[in-house]
Amino acid sequence: TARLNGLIAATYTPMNTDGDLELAQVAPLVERLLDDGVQGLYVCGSTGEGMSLSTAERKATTEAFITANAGRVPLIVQVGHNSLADARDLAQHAAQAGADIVSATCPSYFKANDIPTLVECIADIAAAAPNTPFYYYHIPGMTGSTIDIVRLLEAGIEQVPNLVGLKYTDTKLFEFQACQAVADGKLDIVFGCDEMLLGALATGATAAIGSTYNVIAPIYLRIIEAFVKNDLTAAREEQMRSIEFIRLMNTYPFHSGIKEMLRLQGVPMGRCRLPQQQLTSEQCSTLKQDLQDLGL
Ligand code: NAY
Repeated sequence: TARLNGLIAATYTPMNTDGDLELAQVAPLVERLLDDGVQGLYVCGSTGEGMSLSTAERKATTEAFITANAGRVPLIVQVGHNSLADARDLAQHAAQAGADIVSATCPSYFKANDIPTLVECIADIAAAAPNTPFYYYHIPGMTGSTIDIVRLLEAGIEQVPNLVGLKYTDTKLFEFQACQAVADGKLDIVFGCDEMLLGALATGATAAIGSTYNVIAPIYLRIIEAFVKNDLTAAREEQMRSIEFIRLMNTYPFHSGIKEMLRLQGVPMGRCRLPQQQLTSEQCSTLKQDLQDLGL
């Protein structure tokens, strides 16, 4: 089974000022992330605006990241779609293009309201790339799914042969821990809430996927390092820096703000697509100042 380790960046998808793909910027982003100590790439997830891209754009983005990464770190492609036919097409494409792992959300417009139906959806997507490890992407805040994730895992382990992991993007640490217990080493359970990484480490997390690992990975590496040395005071201090940063970014259109921060750091990512708002020029200048005030 696949096992992810350390920080996995949920990558931004570079666009120009019109919101069209600017895939030449993928390589510099990947270099920057690997230099920062990121140990994996999660492509076309929430952060990468996967749901705001066409299927053709998702394939092109996937190929650009696979080429830029050139096999250096595990690369996961998120293929969730309201059309399961498109999800299957994307899964098959990702596997053929050389992705290490396929991952998908559930369909979220019409909901899978019971566990057997959701398992059927997951099995359908995972079977499109039967030899590629599959991680289910649990992000109830976005999908609106109310299915009990712990019970879903129990059923999924039985019924989906290539289900080997879960991306747990919620804030319930007790539930995250219960997922690990149910997985019992058979599934890799990865945490997705950056501002709670320290708590997740305490429950046994060994990998985390998130948006802010694109810009402040060194802070999180220090959290992990301090945790391993049992220096919880230092670990808490570093986590608090991440919390302050995320609280600040939440006063802006969040992902557009991080794209602007990447631009300030020399890796321009352009704008986000609607319905995510772009920053006004006024917001661009206050963000620059706010980041300086945080020492970033
Ligand atoms: C993805 O697919 O882009 C992710 O991994 C998203 C993870 C993010 N969670 C949500 C709800 O979007 O990184 C987190 C999040 O942006 C961070 O914790 C700040 O709140």
